[in-house]
Amino acid sequence: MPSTLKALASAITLMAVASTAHAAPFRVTSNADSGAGSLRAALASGATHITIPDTVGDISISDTLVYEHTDALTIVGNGQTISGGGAGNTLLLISQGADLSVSGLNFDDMREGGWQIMQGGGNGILVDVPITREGMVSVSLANVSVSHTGDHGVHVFDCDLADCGAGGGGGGNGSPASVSVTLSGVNIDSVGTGQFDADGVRVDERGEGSIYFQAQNSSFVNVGADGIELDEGDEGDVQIAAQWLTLRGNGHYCAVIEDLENPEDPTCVEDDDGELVLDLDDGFDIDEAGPGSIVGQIGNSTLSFNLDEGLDLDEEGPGGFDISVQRVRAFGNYDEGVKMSEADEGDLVAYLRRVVIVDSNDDGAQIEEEGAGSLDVTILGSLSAENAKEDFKVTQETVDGDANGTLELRNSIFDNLDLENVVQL
Ligand SMILES: [Ca+2]
Ligand SMILES: [Ca+2]
Ligand SMILES: [Ca+2]
Ligand SMILES: [Ca+2]
Repeated sequence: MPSTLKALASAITLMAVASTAHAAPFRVTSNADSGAGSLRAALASGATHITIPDTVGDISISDTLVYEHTDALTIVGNGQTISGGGAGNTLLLISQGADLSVSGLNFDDMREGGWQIMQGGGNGILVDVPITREGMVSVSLANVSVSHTGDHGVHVFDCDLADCGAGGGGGGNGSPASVSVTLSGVNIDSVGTGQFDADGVRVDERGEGSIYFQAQNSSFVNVGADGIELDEGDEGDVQIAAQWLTLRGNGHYCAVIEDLENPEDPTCVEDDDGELVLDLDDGFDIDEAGPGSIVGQIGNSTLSFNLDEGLDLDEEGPGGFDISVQRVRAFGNYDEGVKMSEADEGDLVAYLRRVVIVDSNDDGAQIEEEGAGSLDVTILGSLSAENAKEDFKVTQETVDGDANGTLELRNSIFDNLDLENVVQL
């Protein structure tokens, strides 16, 4: 072969290798922690579509599995468990904010006796979003479980502070990107029990961009902090579509503390008008701050025995609420069953239909609008009873001659109702 042709042929071969290195599916053939055919090798190779056939068994790892490429990654498992052996490492880290799709895998940082207060631990899945990321960071999990991690079960982190805190009040900057999380058949159990404020699924979104959260047929139980926490700051909305969720027994990390003067973890204790109280957490918690609204629907879901509110939605800055809650059961929650709190400029529009709220240790449902704006609440065919305070409490703060808010309440069962600057239609 003439040398020029030879060079061309080898160039074509190189090009073929270069393009298939990214395009070809990587089939994992070994359940070893590392080495040829392992999941770790697959992630390092830059493969974007990794399958783990059912001939490969559970995978025990001694260190975090890291994907440091930027191309969207898909991992298709067949029910294998990635086990951290209680070492407290994050199990899967997407370090450059690549889109992630995982199906058919379990993540479990098993530790003898579970993770206890102040012991730390890692995340199940952590997607770390660089400050330069643009567009949409998409995280999609189907038939995935995460259990027994000391820190968050799943964490999407678009914030430049190590500890981002809640909402815009917690501060921090983030990338221009939005975050989309889609969950189907996801079970999060007994995570977040090794450190303060560690949630089942946690999204921290700062800077421009919104949070788009879709979940169905998924459960979030026995989490140390919130079952789900979505924190959106700066420009952008929180848009939710949630169906068939179970959020039970979450928020108990601090509950083991008996001596509030000398707590095992000082971050657990807060001063509430001169009285020391424990900071306990919710079933489903959304904090939206800065310009933007909370929009969407929650249906066919159960929120029970959470140690703070069952459903806790807070909006501040410009923007409001446009929320529908249907066929939701909230019982045995230690604070309100359902709480919606709108502050600053913006309206609160909420529609509750066939909602059952019982045995809340505070109000059944508390819905409040503050600052400029109006309140428009519709409650149909619902029941709220046996709650420690009001069954329905709907209040509006009137400013600058705001008209009163309106409540349409039909075909519902309750014992007491507290309205403030709200007219019942
Ligand atoms: Ca962002
Ligand atoms: Ca934002
Ligand atoms: Ca807002
Ligand atoms: Ca308002």
